[in-house]
Amino acid sequence: MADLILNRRRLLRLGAASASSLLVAGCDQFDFLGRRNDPVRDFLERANQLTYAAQRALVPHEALAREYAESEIRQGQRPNGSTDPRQTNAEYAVMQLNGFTGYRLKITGLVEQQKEYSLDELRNMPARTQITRHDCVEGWSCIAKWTGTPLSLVLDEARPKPAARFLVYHCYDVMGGGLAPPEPYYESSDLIDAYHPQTILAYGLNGATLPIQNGAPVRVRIERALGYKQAKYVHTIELVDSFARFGRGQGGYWEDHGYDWYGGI
Ligand SMILES: Nc1nc2c(c(=O)[nH]1)N[C@H]1C(S)=C(S)[C@@H](COP(=O)(O)O)O[C@H]1N2
Ligand SMILES: [Mo]
Repeated sequence: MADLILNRRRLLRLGAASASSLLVAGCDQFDFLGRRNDPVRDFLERANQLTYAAQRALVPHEALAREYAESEIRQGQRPNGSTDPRQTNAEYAVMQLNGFTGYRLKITGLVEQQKEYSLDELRNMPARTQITRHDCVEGWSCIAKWTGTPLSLVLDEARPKPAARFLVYHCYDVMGGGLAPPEPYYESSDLIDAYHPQTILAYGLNGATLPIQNGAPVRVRIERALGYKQAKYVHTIELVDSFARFGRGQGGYWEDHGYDWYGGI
């Protein structure tokens, strides 16, 4: 098993390395990752499916990510990617000015009961706190303490329909800029990761309110996955049978740009 996981890590690195060297070669070539039926893209996609199947077969569904001691928190959580949606989203800016009192997390799509939660409602539900390590594909890690509502509790209230296979996490921020058209950040997971005991809707970081730079008011923690799966600034969780209709169809902003969908570690 260690071997297989090592191999998938190598594959992932290979995927990331080829994506970034192509990026240097020119955006025209990077773009092929958004196209279907490209041989390189197909190869990466097959590798992704293989590693997803292998990990789902080999790693027990409830296996916990390692948790750490307070003494192992050495620094604040390093902000990465979007760090301030106020720059691009007026609705977010106004909400933040009002202390996020107007925030509502919406649970939509293939559920028996659509739900909306204010920040206070989420905070009043049973909470889970965990100290875990965040691994970014850019090559850095941070140990931090996250507090939030287990996603399973929210899902129990919304009751996913039998057809639901994935959760799509919609975020307030947009990526791109410069010549690239803006694309909303989004992510997705399967139901196994959504119901995992360490998957939380985090509103607290290292004993304080989650700061804007790390995803306020609510960000997802899926502890067995890489950094880009940890969606910040989440406003809607949509249950779907397929994520093909979102973005470029690969299940997330970074997946649309060539990263592995499962992103397991
Ligand atoms: N909405 C949103 N979520 C996001 C990102 C982002 O840019 N926007 N960046 C991702 C990446 S690549 C990483 S490593 C982590 C960074 O989280 P942090 O800023 O709390 O360290 O958030 C992930 N989730
Ligand atoms: Mo990342």
